Amino acid sequence: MEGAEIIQVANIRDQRGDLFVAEYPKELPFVVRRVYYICNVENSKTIRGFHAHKKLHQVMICLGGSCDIVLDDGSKREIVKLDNPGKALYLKPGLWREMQNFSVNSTLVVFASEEYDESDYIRDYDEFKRYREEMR
Ligand code: T46
Repeated sequence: MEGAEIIQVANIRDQRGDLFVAEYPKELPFVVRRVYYICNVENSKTIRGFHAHKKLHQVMICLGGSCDIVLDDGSKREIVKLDNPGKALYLKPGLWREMQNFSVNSTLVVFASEEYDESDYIRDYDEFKRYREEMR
């Protein structure tokens, strides 16, 4: 889907284990200003997200376990499974996202291009649809 990209995180593996590295500008397409992570999702039916961003760029990695990211560009939907620490999902602004199907003990880490700003969120789906229409 336009606006979403899978990025392969560099892996340096030796007998001591795996070391993954994402560096700007090679694997990380922006300079990171904020990191947050979602963990302890106790109910497998939990769905988070239900919003889009106007300006924010983000890269998501499921460091342990797995979860599904539902993406919506206003006309179609796509599901991306994040299930290994080498697989990162880069989301440009303007995509509706829902995070679901969190496995037990999963940790979703998110690298963001901007500080937290509630005014960057579109949390109403009808408003998102209108926003996408205006973008065309
Ligand atoms: C996103 C998906 C993948 C803050 O105060 N600072 C922060 O940096 C963040 C991310 C959230 N918050 C507050 C805002 C809410 O009162 O934490 C509360 C929970 O946030 P929210 O309901 O937006 O959480 P999710 O999991 O639905 O969405 C989050 C991010 O907010 C969002 O940017 O793309 O993860």
